Amino acid sequence: MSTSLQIATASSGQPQPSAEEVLHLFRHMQLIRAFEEQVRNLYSGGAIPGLVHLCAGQEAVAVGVCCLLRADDMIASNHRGHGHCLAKGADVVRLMAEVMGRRTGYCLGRSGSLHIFDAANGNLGTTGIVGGGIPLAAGAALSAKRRGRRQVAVAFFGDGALNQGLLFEVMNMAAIWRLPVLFVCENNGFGEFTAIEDVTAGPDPIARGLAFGIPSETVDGMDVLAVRAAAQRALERARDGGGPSFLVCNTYRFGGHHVGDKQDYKDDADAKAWRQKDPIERLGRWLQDSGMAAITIAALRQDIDAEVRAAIDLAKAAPYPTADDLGTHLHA
Ligand SMILES: Cc1ncc(C[n+]2csc(CCOP(=O)(O)OP(=O)(O)O)c2C)c(N)n1
Repeated sequence: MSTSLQIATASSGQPQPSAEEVLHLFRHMQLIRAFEEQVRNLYSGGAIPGLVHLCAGQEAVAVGVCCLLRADDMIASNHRGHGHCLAKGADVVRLMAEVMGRRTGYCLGRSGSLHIFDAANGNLGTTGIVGGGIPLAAGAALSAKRRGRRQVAVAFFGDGALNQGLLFEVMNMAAIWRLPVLFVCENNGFGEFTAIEDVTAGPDPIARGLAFGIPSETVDGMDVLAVRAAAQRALERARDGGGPSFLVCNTYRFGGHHVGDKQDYKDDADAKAWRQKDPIERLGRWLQDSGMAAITIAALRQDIDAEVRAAIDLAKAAPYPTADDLGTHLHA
């Protein structure tokens, strides 16, 4: 299996991430994976209500983009948003508490994973509405542009949103007004249980951005360094007043649409081939080839697992919201 991630071959002229930054990328992807593995266990054991949508396999997109964002930059996420939240700096303890419906969570435990809002970290929220975060990011980009502090906003969405009229309206406005917004499509090949080719017309998803004159790129979404490099180009352009960009990151969700989905619509050979591209294993091999001892990587993983388990213990000890909390954060 090749470990030739883009850092080894990049010739873009952009500064390459330092060893410390690469380790940061690995740590964050591993944190997302560990967090969601525990969420899967908790859900299967009945400790989490509703549906949960995991992003295992897609971590490189969230981390490759968010590692370049400032605290005051903004993101808008979707229903598969734990990774976006953690990559943008969410506190593991508060995020786990929210997913487990506890009062110590980001939204007092009233939202679960579908409507997490984390203003302090510039996270405008996860949402159950397909494409719903796209106009929020553009609005944030408009306000950022007016403030003139070189802030940017990022909209993360799945390939299902490629066919939402909302995307085209927002892309048009963002291009006309040269808004500092980055549209990031996590193309995992499926919308719920339907393959992208059965519902999505056109030769290539990036054509949707190109139609509006928006610089658009297709990226290997299983290669965190490739995502980072493409995001860097786009974010620098946005901060310099060059307007929006569109990245289509080709990736794969290792699990189902939600936990419990039987996934009988997936092709086994295809799923296996994507597993071979696991972004975390790939970067782990790259780190080892670069001289990091396997034992150091294993220790890092253990520390992360312990951090997530501690967050679960704290959430379990925390109270559920009460009826008195119903009006909190409601404004009329
Ligand atoms: C506006 C809207 N239409 C339909 C749905 C039902 N729905 C929920 S998730 C989903 C598929 C989304 O697929 P995609 O955007 O590719 O994201 P992925 O789940 O693959 O990450 C659909 C159709 C919805 N929640 N909102």
